[in-house]
Amino acid sequence: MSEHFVPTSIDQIEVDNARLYETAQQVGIDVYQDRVKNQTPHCLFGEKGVCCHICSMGPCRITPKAPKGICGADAHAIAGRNYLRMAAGGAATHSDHGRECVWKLYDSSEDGYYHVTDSKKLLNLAAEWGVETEGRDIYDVAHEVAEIGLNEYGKIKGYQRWTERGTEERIKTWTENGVRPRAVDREVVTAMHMTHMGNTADAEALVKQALRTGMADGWGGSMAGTEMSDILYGTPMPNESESGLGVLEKDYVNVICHGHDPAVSEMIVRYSEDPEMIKYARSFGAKGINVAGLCCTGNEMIMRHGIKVAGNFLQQENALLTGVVEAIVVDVQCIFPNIGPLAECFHTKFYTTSPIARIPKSEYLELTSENAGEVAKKILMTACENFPNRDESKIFLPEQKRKSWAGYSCEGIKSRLDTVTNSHLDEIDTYKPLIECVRSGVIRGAVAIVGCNNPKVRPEQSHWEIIRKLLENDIIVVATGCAAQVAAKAGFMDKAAKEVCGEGLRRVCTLADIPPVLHMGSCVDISRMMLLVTGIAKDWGIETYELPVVGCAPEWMSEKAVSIANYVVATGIDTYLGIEPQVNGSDQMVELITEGTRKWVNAGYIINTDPDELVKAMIDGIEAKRAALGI
Ligand code: MSK
Repeated sequence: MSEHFVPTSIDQIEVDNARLYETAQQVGIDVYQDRVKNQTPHCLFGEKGVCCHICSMGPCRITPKAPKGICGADAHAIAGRNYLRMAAGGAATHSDHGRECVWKLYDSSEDGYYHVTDSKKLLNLAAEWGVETEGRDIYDVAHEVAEIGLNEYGKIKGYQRWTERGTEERIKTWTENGVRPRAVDREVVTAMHMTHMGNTADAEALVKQALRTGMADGWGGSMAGTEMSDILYGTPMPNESESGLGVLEKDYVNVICHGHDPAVSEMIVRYSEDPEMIKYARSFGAKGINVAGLCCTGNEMIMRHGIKVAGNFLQQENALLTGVVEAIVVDVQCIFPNIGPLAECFHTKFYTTSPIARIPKSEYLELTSENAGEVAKKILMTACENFPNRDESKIFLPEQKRKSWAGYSCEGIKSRLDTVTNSHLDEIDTYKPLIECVRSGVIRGAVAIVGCNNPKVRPEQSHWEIIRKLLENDIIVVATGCAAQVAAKAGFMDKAAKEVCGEGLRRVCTLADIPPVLHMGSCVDISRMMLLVTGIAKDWGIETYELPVVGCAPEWMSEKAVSIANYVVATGIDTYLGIEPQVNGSDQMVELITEGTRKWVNAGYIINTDPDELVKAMIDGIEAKRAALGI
């Protein structure tokens, strides 16, 4: 490894975490590390997926002595139903976030709080959907596009129109095998109906519906979320920022935005830059306002505005334990309810803004299209007024932060290819230069690292080890979600990180002026990755399942991750999991999710809890795809 670039190790990050844990003990609050101890060992029936609590005759738990529940459901039916319900929970969550984004476009106006920022993207989508644009006001177009987008959630018949973006082969595969999604809401309802007591007990049918429900997310609700957010707030392009708890600033009013839906954070960012608001912060002795992100809201902000990221899912309590956060404002998803009592141990104000995430010990300020700016201003002003209330004895601010580049949307990636390597092809807006690198072997392939961090394992270590190994083996990484933030705070999103790469990838990073791990955004932005592989397959002239590309979720934990894994697999991409899905109590289910799906969609899961073995399997998988292509 080069002496110039040294990634921040998990050991180094844990030193700060341990110091912050001392603060938690000092102020008398539990944090996730304590709760993990209290909850361990976990219930084995739950872990294996063979506890059924779908009706009130039970709960029924499957053992060798009791192989069936009271209704007669066996381990396969129970594990299959639980698995499908997880996928449905995830699809509902992502898709409802997406729906809120479409509503914001529907509510957008010249003089309102939400505007059309990327009109080119809107006009492209309008053309794709056959919406007349000639001579029309941009907001009339926006409202018609939004109405069509909203109808996709409950359309009476037909398939998700977003799936029309797939390759010809995928559309045929999805349609013929019954995994092409209809209305988003219908797939979630179908999943809930199928898994009700007395319905589907056939594991194969449950797994197939999990694929279709996931598809309604990735090629439906999530894609809507990404697309509408780009239209409203701008399509991300490469920009430089910083990541790690060290981005919090001692002399500034620190406001943290946490959650997923950028509708809230966009307003906070906008008004935090208002000179009057900065003046207001200064009147309380601060140098200014420092907005930082957590989890996927953090990803949305760094992608579009270069706003610094304080941390990911398991850093949310640590961020408050620094004692320098004047306000934390949350929207939806992945928010620990413990933020309420924890904030009370400090001067920190805790604001909830969505009826979807009502949390005790927070102040609830519901944000709507009509009041968004006022809510943001109120939160920022209260945060400024709160600055003098810090308790110096509780402050510990870690210094660790790393330079991180973000903003690699599909358009952002193409912009790099266009300016640097596309010129000799005399072609722009194509992935062909990247394809050339892969075909020639300069880059062996790509891995999409996604998902959460999970205290079931040593948090973040497997991400770190896997990413480093892939880079050393000339495999480029694209990342989203909390996984992206592991890479960012380790320094792998710094362009200097090319020094840890193999010779080929290092050369590509130099030529294209990119870091070796490309930040593609938040969890819903995995839809960008689906469009990326689709675009590459089309430009290459091969199928998605033939590409030397795999997905990996080393430490996934949420239902959303189950939904994601299903649509990534349905797109033809093998998906490597470092945490076991809770189906091990059924050999049929294990076989179905690892092998059984291949007959429908040409891909499946590879599960291994050992990061070394997992990354080796990924590299072998990529090399096998290359061999099959004869490259
Ligand atoms: S925030 S779903 S912990 S990636 Fe999207 Fe992170 Fe997982 Fe939440």
